[in-house]
Amino acid sequence: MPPTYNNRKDIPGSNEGFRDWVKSIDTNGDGKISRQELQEAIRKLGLWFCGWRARRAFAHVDSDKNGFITEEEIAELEKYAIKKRWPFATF
Ligand SMILES: [Ca+2]
Repeated sequence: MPPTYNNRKDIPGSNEGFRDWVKSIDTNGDGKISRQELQEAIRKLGLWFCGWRARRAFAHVDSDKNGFITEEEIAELEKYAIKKRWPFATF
């Protein structure tokens, strides 16, 4: 059986929990997310292997390979995070 998302919306752009989480990730407030910021955020979610997860996420989401997740890439991060079932909705 595929995973279901009973407790959260899995439509990109509509998840308030995710948007708040993204805002809390961007610790220096420059509107983009560095790998360091993502790694730290994943660690705070209580997930293991945060360095590895951050690397995987960046390989997936940072399509222009500039080392940051920018505004246009955040929707991709959201889809990725939902697919990987990161518990961001609890924030
Ligand atoms: Ca980028």
